[in-house]
Amino acid sequence: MDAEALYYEAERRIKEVTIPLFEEQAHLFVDVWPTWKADLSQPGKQLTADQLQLLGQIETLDSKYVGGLRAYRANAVELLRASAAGENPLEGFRPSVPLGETLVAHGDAYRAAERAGIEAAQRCAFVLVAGGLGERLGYGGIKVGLPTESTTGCCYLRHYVEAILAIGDRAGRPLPLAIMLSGDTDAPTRALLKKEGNFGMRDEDLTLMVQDKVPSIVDGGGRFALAKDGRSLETKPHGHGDVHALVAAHGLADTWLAAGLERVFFFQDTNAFALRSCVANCGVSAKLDLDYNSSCVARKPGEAIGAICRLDRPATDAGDARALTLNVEYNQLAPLLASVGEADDPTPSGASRFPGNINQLLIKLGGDDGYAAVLRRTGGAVPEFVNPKYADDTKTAFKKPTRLECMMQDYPKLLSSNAKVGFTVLERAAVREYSPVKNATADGAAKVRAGLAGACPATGEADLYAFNCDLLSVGGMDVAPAERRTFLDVPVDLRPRACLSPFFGLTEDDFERCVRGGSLGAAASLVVEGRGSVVLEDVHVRAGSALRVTTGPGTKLVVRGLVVDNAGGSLVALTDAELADAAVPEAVRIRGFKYVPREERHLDFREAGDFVVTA
Ligand code: UGB
Repeated sequence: MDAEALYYEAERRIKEVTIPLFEEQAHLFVDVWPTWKADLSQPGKQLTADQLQLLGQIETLDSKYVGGLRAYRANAVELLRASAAGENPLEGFRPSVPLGETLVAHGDAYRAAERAGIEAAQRCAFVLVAGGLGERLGYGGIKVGLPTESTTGCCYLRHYVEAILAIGDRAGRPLPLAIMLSGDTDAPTRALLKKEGNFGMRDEDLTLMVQDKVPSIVDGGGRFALAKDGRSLETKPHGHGDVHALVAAHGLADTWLAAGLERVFFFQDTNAFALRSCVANCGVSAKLDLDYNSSCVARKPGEAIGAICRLDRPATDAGDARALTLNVEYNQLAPLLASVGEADDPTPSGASRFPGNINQLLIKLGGDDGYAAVLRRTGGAVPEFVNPKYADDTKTAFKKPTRLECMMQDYPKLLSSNAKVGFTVLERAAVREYSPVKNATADGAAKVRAGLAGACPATGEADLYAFNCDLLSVGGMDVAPAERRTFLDVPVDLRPRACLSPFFGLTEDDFERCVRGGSLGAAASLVVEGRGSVVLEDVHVRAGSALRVTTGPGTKLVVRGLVVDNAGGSLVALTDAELADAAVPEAVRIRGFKYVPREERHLDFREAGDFVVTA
């Protein structure tokens, strides 16, 4: 557009969008509105700094919400009406346990799914949702910057990016990653990526999308709230469901499809197993040609993990019969079950009968119900919900302003009834295939006492070691059992500290190839890092010892018959003084322990070429 066209477009937007919006929201500016309206209506009038700030904010909010702010307000009015009337969006639906694929690690079906999946994963795009601040964790930084474990300090973002690079290396071409950020996480995530050179990913393979907040709403009429500064709208997060609208706005689904990619995998900020589970999920999606496949694990009743349910509603005067397979969010499951006289009682194993949604979603890109077509049709706007806290039983006023929210796992609501929606339950005897870091340590301790997963930094770390030890055992390595330790009241079962880069192996077949026997003793550490290929043949790391293997692109290293027996390192509980010491990094303080290295054997082979290390 040339300058003149831009001017007329701005004027049109002021007349058609901004002034009507201000009219509707005039309660915000009772004293000033007549002057404002006159100013805004007068072409060429120089606006004040306050006016420009508010106009700019409204323009931005309006352009980011699918359908604009007037649609947001209309949606809010309708959802708030339904909420005040006590209408339940799931009213009339009877929940039951849906049919899905269950894969048990080390079993034939799991291996077969991985074999098909590692092929299919090479035609995947990846989307990480990382806009949440992690208030429950009580950590000031970004969660993707947290260490997955303290032995190497490898953060979640490195861990994820390296897995995508490793899959791309097999594909012979880089695979794309899009990250959804928010105002809270945008700057620190960009800074981390810059400092670390994107962890090896090319700029052109990385898309950063920033989600915006939405206006807070003060009443059932959908009136917005003014922020404390009196010059801007108060806004609140809209939820991880924004990711679909952002992918649509960036035109990514069509780009990926045109590049020959077939699926897109969504995952959250702190599950270190996400991209390994993705492989088996890809296998199931490919086998069943699913349009939508969500990863699940067993959930305990009452756990803060959504439940995948089949929802059936018989035909009524109001509409046809409907059946959907959908996530029912953890706070809605109990009321839904109660509405049909049921409860989320544990099965004999102690688990809920409903599989737990871990928000790792695999969506097919092509076809009528493919992601690209659905985004073109809907703009990626997933249905929203509202959760107001009413001031009293009249349900006319709120305790504090509310807002509309949306969840990425509600995406199947955009699909036609022909779409193939499924889920895959992943089971692993050694450790649950999901171990996020979401809770502050004290809350994690309380959850463990209540028999639930702690989902806190210490459990995330212990579970990652357990997962990696389980992979080493596939290659016949004899790995010492867990030792019980307690940090800040969180009991953890610590297996040897196995820290394995995704370049080393992604599937059980890989581990059968790259690990051949050997042993890893109690409280020992084994670190395999870097982009090369490594085979550990009859390698023994004695109890308490440490071995680190570092490679670079093009390195092919075989370590044969090596015995490592040294002073190693250990995880040491922080003292009270360290816990209170601001000089100790917050990421260390929140887990309650640190890694103290003493000695390690380091096989450092970063050049390309073939190498063999023997005893
Ligand atoms: N996130 C954003 O990117 N933007 C936002 O506005 C909000 C979040 P939480 P919660 O897997 O254990 C989800 O807060 O409430 C990102 C599922 O809804 O951790 O625990 C954020 O950065 C639930 O069904 O979500 O619930 C993070 O990466 C269940 O599966 C992700 O969204 C549960 O996770 C999730 O944010 C779970």
